[in-house]
Amino acid sequence: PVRETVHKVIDTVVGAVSGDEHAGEIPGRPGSAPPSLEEPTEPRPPLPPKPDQSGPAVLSATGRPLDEPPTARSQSGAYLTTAQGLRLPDSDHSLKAGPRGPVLLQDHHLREKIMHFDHERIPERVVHARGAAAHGVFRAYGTASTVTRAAFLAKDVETPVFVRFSTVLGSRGSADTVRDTRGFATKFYTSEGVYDLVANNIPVFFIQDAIKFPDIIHAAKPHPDREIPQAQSAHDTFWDFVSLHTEATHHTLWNMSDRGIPRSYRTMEGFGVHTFRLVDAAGETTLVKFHWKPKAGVHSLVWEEAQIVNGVDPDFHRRDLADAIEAGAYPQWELGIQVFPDTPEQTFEGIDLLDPTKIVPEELAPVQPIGLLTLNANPTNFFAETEQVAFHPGHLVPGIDVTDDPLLAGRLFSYLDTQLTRLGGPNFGQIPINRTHAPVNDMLRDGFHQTAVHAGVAPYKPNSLDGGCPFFAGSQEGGYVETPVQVPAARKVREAPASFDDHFGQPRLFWLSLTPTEREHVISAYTFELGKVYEQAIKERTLRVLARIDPYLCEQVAQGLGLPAPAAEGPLPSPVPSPALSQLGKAWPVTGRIIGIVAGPDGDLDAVRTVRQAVLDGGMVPLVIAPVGGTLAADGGTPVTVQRTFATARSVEFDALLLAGTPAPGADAYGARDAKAGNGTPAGAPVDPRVLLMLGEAFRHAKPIGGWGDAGPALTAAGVDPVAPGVVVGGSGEAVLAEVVRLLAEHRVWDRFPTAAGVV
Ligand code: HDD
Repeated sequence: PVRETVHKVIDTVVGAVSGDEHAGEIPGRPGSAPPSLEEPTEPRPPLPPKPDQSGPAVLSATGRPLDEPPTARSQSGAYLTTAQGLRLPDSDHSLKAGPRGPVLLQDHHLREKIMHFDHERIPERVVHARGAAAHGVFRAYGTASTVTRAAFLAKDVETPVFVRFSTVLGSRGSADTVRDTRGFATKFYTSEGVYDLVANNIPVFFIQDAIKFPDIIHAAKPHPDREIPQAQSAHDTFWDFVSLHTEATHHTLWNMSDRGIPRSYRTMEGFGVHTFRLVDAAGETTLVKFHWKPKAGVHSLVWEEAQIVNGVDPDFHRRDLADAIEAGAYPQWELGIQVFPDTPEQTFEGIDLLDPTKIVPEELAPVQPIGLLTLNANPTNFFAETEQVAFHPGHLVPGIDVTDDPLLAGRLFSYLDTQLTRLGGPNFGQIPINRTHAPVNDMLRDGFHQTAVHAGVAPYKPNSLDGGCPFFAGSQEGGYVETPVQVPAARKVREAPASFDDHFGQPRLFWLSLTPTEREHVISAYTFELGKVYEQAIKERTLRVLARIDPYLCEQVAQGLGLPAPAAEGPLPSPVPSPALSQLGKAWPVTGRIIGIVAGPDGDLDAVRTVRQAVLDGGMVPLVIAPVGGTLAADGGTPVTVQRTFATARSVEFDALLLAGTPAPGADAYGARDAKAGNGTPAGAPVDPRVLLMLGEAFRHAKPIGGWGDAGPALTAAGVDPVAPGVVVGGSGEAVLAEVVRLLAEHRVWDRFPTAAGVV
């Protein structure tokens, strides 16, 4: 009887009908041999799709399509129900024995509601817990087709993507603008399966071997006894580790530079860090490093600004990304590759390509653009998408392979492993945001949170019961065939190659490539961070590290700490600087930048209307700031909507500030008529102190400031030198705006920094 059943199954599979002249033939193949009980060796037309192969829509176990109403999906139907679909008459009161009596255990709705709530939180990511994400599309230029067969990199192929940006150290609820590395992880839903490029905004890493990852993260996370500080590297354990484990020097220096405090996710570069191996259609290989280049330019906050933002808007980056997308100012990045020949040494110009603490300067290997990423939609639900998305450097597609970088090897284990705890089991690939857009026939079965209703009896290979399905795919059928790279004959050792030994040459290269302004920021950052360290020995050890980068850096930081500067041990190298590493000296599009326009009730509203429109026409965002909310319409014209009040506005939100003058001298342009007892604002003050604060900060942070009409005295009262670089006064509102926009293209008025005291 067993054999009979087997035959029956096979007959069903191949469509054999008794009496049919094509009985036993494979459908679509007249004359083909009848099936045997051996495992088939030739691919056959696939079996009818199993429910889990047809994409996100799944059937209920009884076969009901869940996308047809009534469904078991969330938020369908007009009535509030339990999770089992039972309609509810009340969800505000527990079931009690009388209005003042005890709550009854039989209240199944109460228990279900509280049980579910109790389990709403899942473990946050062990690193990169704080993040924000967006949907988008990647369009390939086709320029990479000469070096890779990856289908999504072929000319004009458009691939849906989901991108998650993150900080590394902080908890899920921590502030956005802390000094930290940023994650830049992209999931490409390609026709050949999911490809993840799990990148950072810094091109090097703290460690050369994944076995050190728990050490660096334990050192950088809050102290285990008091769990402070949150989302900071300015504490003893971090500096203890990085001063002892000096391969961290390069990454740490990047963190102390302006790269550690990006202005926006939209103005960050991204780096794949490791060297990857691309494989073309003929099997030829090339080594590459991936780069994301923001169309809006690379731009950072200054430290004081970042600190203020942490208080006034801890969601600054998250808000900025979501607002920009909602407003239609879609952020864009070009993906590029640096290309190196795949030689047995895997070095380029003497740089070890397997060492993740090293870059290859762009002047030696230019970044060649291969496609454009556009983020064009915000997630619908933070938890379902941003929180549950699971990236993994081992999610690869044909044409992209890994190298033997020892840091990458450990990552290839870690990302899968961490999702088991975080997402509660091995089926996280079935969560909608993680689902591939390619057909899946994986033979993985069961496990926690299995949502597929798999059909068939043979989730194993070889089989004959499922007609031998599914079949293996060689490279011709789009199969992922590992590159047969030669593995060096070697001893088993716990050692790093000698080429990993230089920990200071490239930090010096980075330092020498920065402009004087950027170097001052680095000095201030080290001085601040080490100033927060308690242990003298750690400060002294770090100064010895800095002496090996540059004597000026070391002296300046030592001076700030009140410690003697140690001398460098031996001569320092003189690498050729790489101007591409500096963020200054270029002009960028101003699209999406935010212009604050300060106006009082008696202000020159006509000019405010004109300037506001001109800002909008220029693709920027105007925000009118006035003493109180509502509208400004004292002149009887079209009311001007107020977006920020003196109470809610702070300079850090704006890339440039404009002061509308008053039509009549002595009118109350930005005065404190709304002053209320207790808010610190003296009634009748000529200029509201909060406006003075905004102007003073914008000036210190080297932002363009403009004013027309009688704005001059307010500027002077705020300590803004009207003839300082980047302060534009006089002329019409439009003329002032035009000059401010010109300045904005360079992001900040860099010339103001050397004279601006106290920018730290
Ligand atoms: Fe990692 C998350 C980037 C080294 C282990 N990593 C994570 C994320 C990014 C990076 C962007 C957040 C992904 C998301 O948004 O969900 N990580 C990097 C880069 C590295 C790197 C660019 C070095 C070049 N990571 C690294 C090492 C290990 C890990 C050496 C472990 C040996 N990383 C993880 C993790 C995380 C993670 C524990 C936490 C949450 C997750 O994976 O999904 O597996």
